[in-house]
Amino acid sequence: MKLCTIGLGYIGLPTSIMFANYGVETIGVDVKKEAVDMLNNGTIHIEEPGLQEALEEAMEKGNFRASLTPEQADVFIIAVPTPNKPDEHRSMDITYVMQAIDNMIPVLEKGNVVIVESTIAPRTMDDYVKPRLEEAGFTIGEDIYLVHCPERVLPGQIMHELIYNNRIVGGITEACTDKGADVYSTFVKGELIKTNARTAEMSKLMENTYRDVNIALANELAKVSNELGINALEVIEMANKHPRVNLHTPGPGVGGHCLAVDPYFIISKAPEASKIISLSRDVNNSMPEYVVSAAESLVKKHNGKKITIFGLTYKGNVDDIRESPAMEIYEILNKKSEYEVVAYDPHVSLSFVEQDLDKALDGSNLVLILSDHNQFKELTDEAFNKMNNKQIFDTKNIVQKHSDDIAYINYGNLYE
Ligand code: SAJ
Repeated sequence: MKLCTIGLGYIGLPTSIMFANYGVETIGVDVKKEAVDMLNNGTIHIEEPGLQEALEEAMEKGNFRASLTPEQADVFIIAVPTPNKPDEHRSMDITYVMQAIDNMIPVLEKGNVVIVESTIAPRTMDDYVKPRLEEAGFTIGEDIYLVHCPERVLPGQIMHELIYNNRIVGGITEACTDKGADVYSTFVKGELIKTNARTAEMSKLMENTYRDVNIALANELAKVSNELGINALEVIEMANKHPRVNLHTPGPGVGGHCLAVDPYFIISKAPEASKIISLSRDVNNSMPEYVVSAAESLVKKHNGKKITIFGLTYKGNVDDIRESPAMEIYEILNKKSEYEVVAYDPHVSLSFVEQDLDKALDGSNLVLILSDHNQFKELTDEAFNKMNNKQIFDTKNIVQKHSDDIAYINYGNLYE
């Protein structure tokens, strides 16, 4: 089997290398020349545990090479970005997917399998990808086999999850589904769940939407409890003792390139029917402003000025700041001239980020925890000695114990 992957990002690259290490001759295609050159020289251009070693193994076996242009293969996997458009409902931008299809068509041959892994809006395969391939003269399910197989891996654990997660394989016809499942059986040890393309599209989107809606519920609970003088975190703990309840955790908002993006693909296709999904997005998007106003009250209580932000990434122990609510909070506070805002994040090396913890805390009136990095969980009370007012507002509820001279605020006692 020969594979050509189009898109060498967080999904395309690990997937390509995985196939290569399972004996498949693999060509990885990307438009970024710098990335292609780096990979051909044996160095990965993204961060992911275990990926560098896996690339070296694939190169040694002579099974992987990167290129700027697609070439003839038995299987094509498309793993390109699908961002939101700046329109009213933030619909899916299909441009990169269609460009990948158009670049592939000249080298496509009868018998080939074409797989789209990118997260796509419902009906994209039926309404856009299939017609484009038919226009090029192919009969789907006879000449070529067209499949949507959404990626479901968690950044930081991609190399493990690629093998052990269950995969949804959604073909345009049954023959397409069967061919797609054969491809992944090369290395997938999880279940290969066969369905049609539309169901696969919607299932992937609903996985992330389910999480987004539940987090919105938790964030709403935090706001309501704060208004009524109730400890929201204790409520969650109590309610979750019920065997059929699983309340999620409130935070500073929802970020990353999945939960903050995917629900809009559903909303924009059926805006009247997706009220809960839409409202949940609004609730989660309102959290940065909510955190800012709570932080301002805490600083003003002491006529303070300096706010130290702990964490800019969208979640803990990653370096990804895409759609990060922490970045939004930093930007809102930083624009206000009455505060001196310092960001501290051991995972982010942007120029404005303070790398020295003592400097970040020196004279500070408030520590605002926005990402749950392990480093923050391990801090002892002494670390905060240089602060002017020892106050911590922990939106991620990760600092467990502190002595009485540190005011510790989270969603459980914000109202006090
Ligand atoms: N968050 C909360 N409260 C919670 C849980 C999460 O505020 O109770 C926030 C996080 O801080 C973060 C955001 O939600 O800002 C998203 O984080 P996450 O860990 O839930 O998910 P992602 O975006 O890193 O990865 C998700 C995963 N999907 C699911 O778990 C259903 C992953 O499996 C998908 O492959 C990935 O999206 C994707 O690419 O779609």
